[in-house]
Amino acid sequence: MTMQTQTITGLLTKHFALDPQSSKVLVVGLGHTGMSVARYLQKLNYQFAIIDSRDKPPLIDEFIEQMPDTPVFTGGFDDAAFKVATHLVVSPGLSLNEKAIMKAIANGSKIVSDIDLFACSVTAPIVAITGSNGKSTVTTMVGEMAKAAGKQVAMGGNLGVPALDLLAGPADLYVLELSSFQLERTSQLNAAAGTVLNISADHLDRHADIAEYAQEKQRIFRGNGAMVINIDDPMVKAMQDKGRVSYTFSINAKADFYLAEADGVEYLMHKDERLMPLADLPLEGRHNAANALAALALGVSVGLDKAAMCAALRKFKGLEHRMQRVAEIRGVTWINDSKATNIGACVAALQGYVRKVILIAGGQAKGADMNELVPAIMEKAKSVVLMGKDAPLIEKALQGTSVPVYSAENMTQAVQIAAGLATSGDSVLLSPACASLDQFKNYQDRGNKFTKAVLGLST
Ligand code: UMA
Ligand code: ADP
Repeated sequence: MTMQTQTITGLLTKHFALDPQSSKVLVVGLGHTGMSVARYLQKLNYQFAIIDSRDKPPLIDEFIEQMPDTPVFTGGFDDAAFKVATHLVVSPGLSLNEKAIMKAIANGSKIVSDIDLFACSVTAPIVAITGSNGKSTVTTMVGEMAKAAGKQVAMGGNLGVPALDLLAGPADLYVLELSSFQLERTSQLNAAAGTVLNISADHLDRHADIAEYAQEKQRIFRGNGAMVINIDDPMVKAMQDKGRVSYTFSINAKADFYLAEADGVEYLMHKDERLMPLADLPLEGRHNAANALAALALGVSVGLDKAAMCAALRKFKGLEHRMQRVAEIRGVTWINDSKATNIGACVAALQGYVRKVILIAGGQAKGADMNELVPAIMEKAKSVVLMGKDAPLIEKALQGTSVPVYSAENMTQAVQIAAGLATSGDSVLLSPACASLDQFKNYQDRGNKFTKAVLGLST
């Protein structure tokens, strides 16, 4: 449910001195976020311009067609555009340490994020989800659970529809996936329930260190809503505020939501209640048990019906490019986990295996220390095929271990090398622990190329 225009502009004026008459907003970035911000500001009659450092930003044609009268600057950060701005709405892909942005802040421009604008515009409760891994899975699980429980749910944020575009339709619950980049510039979020699923090294090319990265994630708990806390993760556990309503979850110990065995069956539990057998969850990997428990905790904290939530989990087929079984060819199982763009996701994927696997990894390390991959690789990989820009970092980390390492120029070659190494009963896992942008359009493109190369093996 959204508010009346006047109430929204009143709140924006109160919190950010963002006033439709006197403020001049510069929307920085013409991607999906920038476009959604522009639509929002136009609807509320704010004065604004948009700027993007690229010569031809991806949505420029769409923008000019929809808002022909709005000033648009491309091909650099024009000083004059920043000088007149009282407020900047900076897209998450851009660091606030950009020279032009820092200068504008020093000159008094205020930073407002799209998530701030969103938070000041809704009355329906928000469930907010962040973490290094599992955000999209848990966000989608909660969305499906809410639907099954009869709610009119709007889901988006870092996943899918930009937050502000969710305001276009009716909703009695919002489910938002939020990245550290979105959270670092947000000050007005007050989610009814929020979680940091886990913290492991990621985006250290943008954040000074893991402590700063964790601090940005912790901003999801601003306000007084319920906190959903993963007590298996020490950095997350330390975020718990004992004075607030909180729900803990764990796959290793007793918590509000946890796993327990009875008569040889492992159950998802809420306190003393058996919610459903874990085996009914149709997803690979132990980390998905943690995701299901987190989703249940979030659902309970906003009053969703437990039976409906379990029905949604039983039907949940998982998302593409996350531990997705692509094919079984001559007894070899091929798994696409291209979305494993950091070490934590790759380690979680490896830990889910009982038998050793052939791992395909590499790409852009984003400043992470690849030595952290070594214990899981030593325990669970019989060989490793490396590709991409930072393959040498992984190779160096594995020097001195007994794990054989092979190098590939591209995905087709990586798949062919892995096919040559695998024998019946083996699994080959693409779980790169790195971003894809050095060799692919995005992680989807990487996963699709993997799938294509694998399917090519059978012909
Ligand atoms: N860029 C420039 N110059 C500019 C503006 C942007 O070079 O003036 C570059 C950025 O450096 C970046 C790219 O353009 O490489 C896109 O940036 P953006 O902020 O304009 O991206 P949007 O299209 O608005 O998409 C963003 C999120 N992208 C990022 O945070 C990088 C999308 O998450 C999100 O779905 C969308 O907002 C709507 O909320 C994507 C993502 O990769 C899926 N997120 C990261 C992740 O999940 O790891 C955080
Ligand atoms: P995100 O949106 O945070 O990137 P996804 O659900 O898209 O999360 O999953 C990204 C990667 O992380 C995939 O490789 C997936 O297998 C892995 N993953 C999912 N949940 C977890 C978890 N709870 N812990 C560790 N890794 C996970």
